[in-house]
Amino acid sequence: MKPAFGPALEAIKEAKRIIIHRHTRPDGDAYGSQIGLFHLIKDNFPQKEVYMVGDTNERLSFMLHALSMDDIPDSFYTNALAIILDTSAPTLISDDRWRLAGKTLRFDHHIFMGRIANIEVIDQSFESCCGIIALFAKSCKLKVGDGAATALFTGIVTDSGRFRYDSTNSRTFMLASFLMKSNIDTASIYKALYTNELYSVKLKAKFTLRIKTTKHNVAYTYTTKEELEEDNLDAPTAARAFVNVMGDIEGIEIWVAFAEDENGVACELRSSDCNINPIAVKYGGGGHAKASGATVNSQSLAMDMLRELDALAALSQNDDRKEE
Ligand SMILES: [Mn+2]
Repeated sequence: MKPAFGPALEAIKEAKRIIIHRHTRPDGDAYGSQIGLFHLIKDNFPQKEVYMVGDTNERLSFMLHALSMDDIPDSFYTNALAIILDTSAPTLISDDRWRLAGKTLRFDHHIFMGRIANIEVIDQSFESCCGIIALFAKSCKLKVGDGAATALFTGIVTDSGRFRYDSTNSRTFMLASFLMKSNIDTASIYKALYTNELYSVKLKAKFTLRIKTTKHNVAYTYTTKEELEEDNLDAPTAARAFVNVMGDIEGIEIWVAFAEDENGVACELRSSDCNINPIAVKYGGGGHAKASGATVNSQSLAMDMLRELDALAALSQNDDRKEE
């Protein structure tokens, strides 16, 4: 099933000025869809004014190549089209001024949490928002230049866990193949994404030694404010960077990284099988069925969440037993 791209293309064609937003703390898919769509619009509608706004991510700055986030005045939003990418909730959109725009359009692949934009293209069956943008380009027969292809391919790679997560399907490869008709330097993308600095390898090792398990085999780590300060990390970065260390452990089907700083406790929840999203939503977060995040105010709330995850693990183990 194809999402309805017609109204989205119409809105882009109608707009003179377009401002592209995505979620805060951009990951590869947020940056990739933003940069990819920027190039797509520029390459196909060169007369349009297009801007990208939002916070930056040093680790992924290679994705920007010669581009940067734009510093624009509020007045630019009058009669402009604001496009919101890869974001499920208004509070997560980087740069709140999208609200000032004359018209809004959103492309997203997260679990739907409520309407945000005038025109919504939402399909949670996609591994990435970049995949939706790639299909948008293909379906609308837009010209895809090397810049757009490279950015969109990078986002598909990062949000699919290098084509490994089970959201990866034949459409994912079809779109990757479509993008690869352009000139994409995959070796340099993979090098930029997966080369680690020695200090971060050592940091991961330190973190790995802190892994604990609950009664029903939920793996977790709780990194305190003091421990983070020692390593000069903020909580969301640490939780996101380290949660994957607990994937691929035999017998562990749910894992969660907690990291605490002055803004609260960042929680990154993952699962190989059951849906952990409702627990993340209950604690004010969101995301996907098997990968979600939230920030809670205290360690005791984080431990409440851990108990709920443990209960979920117990339930799923019972279900497995019944099936056997
Ligand atoms: Mn995404």
